[in-house]
Amino acid sequence: MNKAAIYHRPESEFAYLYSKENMHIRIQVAHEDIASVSLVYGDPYRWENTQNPELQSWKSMVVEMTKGLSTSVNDYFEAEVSVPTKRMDYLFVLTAIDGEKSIYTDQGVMPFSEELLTKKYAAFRFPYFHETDRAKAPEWVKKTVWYQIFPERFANGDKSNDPEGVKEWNSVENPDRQDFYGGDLQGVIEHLDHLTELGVNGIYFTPIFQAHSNHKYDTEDYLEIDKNFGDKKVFKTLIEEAHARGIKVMLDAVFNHIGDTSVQWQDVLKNQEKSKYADWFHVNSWPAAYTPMDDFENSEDATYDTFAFTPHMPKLNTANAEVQDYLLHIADYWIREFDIDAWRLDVADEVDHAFWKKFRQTCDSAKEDFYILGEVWHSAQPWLGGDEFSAVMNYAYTNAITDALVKKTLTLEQMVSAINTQLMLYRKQTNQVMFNVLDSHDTPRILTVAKGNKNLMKQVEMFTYLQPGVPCIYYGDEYALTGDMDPDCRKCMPWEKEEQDEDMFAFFKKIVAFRHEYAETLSGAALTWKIIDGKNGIVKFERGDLKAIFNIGERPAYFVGDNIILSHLVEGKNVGQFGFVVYK
Ligand code: ARE
Ligand code: CA
Repeated sequence: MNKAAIYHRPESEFAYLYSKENMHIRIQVAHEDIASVSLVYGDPYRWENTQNPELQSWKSMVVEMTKGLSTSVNDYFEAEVSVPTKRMDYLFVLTAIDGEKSIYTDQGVMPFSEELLTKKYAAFRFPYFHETDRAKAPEWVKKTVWYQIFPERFANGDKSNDPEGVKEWNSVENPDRQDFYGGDLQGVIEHLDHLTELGVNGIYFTPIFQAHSNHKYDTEDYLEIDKNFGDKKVFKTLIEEAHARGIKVMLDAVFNHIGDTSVQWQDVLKNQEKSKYADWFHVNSWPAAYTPMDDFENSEDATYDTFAFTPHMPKLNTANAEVQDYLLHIADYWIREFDIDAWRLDVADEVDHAFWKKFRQTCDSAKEDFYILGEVWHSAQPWLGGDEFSAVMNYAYTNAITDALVKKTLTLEQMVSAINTQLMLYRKQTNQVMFNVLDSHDTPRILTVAKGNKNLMKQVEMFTYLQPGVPCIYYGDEYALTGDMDPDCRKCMPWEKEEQDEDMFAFFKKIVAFRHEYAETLSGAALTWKIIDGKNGIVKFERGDLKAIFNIGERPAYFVGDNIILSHLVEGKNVGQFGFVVYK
């Protein structure tokens, strides 16, 4: 038995309340080492034969844990249990494939003995099941297919608010970093039917507050709609129109930094240490002075902290009480006054946890079932315990998919291992509301990553739609837009018929409808990988009663099944290259 690989941690993704009453317990062991694991659990205070302490034995229950996901190095066993008194001691009895039996307690792994069980020796403890501590996943998010809008490039519904030097819509093949095309909120209102036809029921807007740039991540005023996007009246209408269609709205909170044209930063540049905002920022040495971008990256004497090496984005000191009050008021304002449903948190991983805990409480007291999505490109356990974010933008998960299916830098086995590694980092309810992006305003578009292969794009989209978590369509992907790294991935949405790829649009409509029809299964069902024929690029997996085959190899894959739900490039029972079949 590989005892060193055995791992469990109480009150984490290894032991957590999944629902009000049900506790999920998980244990990690070495791959293909353990045959079975029994979970022995019960109320810490319930004993039998209490008259005679010598004969006292712990009144416990035993459940056989279910073997769940595997990575290349670990297997995971899981169990769902509940204890009426909402408190629980527990320990594990492991039987290795070679027959060796051990007991695993709060003090590590020991040779098995009945005595250790009846005395519940050094059991792990879950002291009390507090609903208030439970990581919540809003039910509505599990049924949402998101649509990301970069407002400057989606639709120009009001020419009267166009910025200086606006360029004609879609007049340039590759937009430049400083370009403006006049996109606005009125344009979104006028195209909500497009979203309804597509079937999406959540919009993620990149920033819409007053700012200098075309991307608006350099905020000037968090409490005003950008003058080139419209005003609060238009935004109010947009929210009402979206909600009337059953479409939720998520805004982008850029709280890690503010724009250097903001009143606060301008005052610091003017009054320096005497500024009342001096402590709103991370000024390393006075006088704080603008450092031109080009030599910023090399100079060690940057006088103030910024986002990356961007002098236009001075970093806010979110440990400062005034900054906290200012930002929490903004978070609360847009929820209470405009009834938004979610916040996406920009550069979330560089803001301190203490602030995000207050942010969570502010949002939860403003609106029930509020969704907080952190932008974190790497593993995000520190923010997903339940008192900060609901989920993160799941680049770490979807990058494994594109690396295997599209870039072919991972084998299918490595992809499955990477995907399962990600899933085992989080609680089940967190995985159910993770935000699965294949591309965004920060990455090349998936069709460009697929080198223009629309079949491959369809395959990787379908693969992603079958995963735990919720999908997000980056505006324009439904019309097969291309685009390399930003700003190229921010082309204007094509509204002329001849520019629109109707076939791709029809495909997205189909897979979005599929997502809605099978929301229950795609949210809750376990993901079991069946066969990976790595050599020929065939991966099969199941989610509940759904089966799927994806073929990225040269040879056709053969499938046995009679109830095809969704398919692409299937001839009879053969799945061609870049094809897939979803069936029962
Ligand atoms: C752009 C270019 C830069 C260029 C800069 C010059 O992307 O290469 O140096 O312009 O001004 C916003 C704009 C961007 C702009 C940026 C800086 O949208 O167009 O950059 O401001 O002016 C990391 C962070 C992640 C961040 C990305 C951009 O972790 O939080 O970098 N994403 C958010 C927003 C962006 C926004 C900002 C932050 C700033 O989504 O749109 O940029 O508010 C790897 C790493 C990630 C890295 C990722 C992307 O995967 O693991 O950490 O994300 O690459 O670079
Ligand atoms: Ca406009």
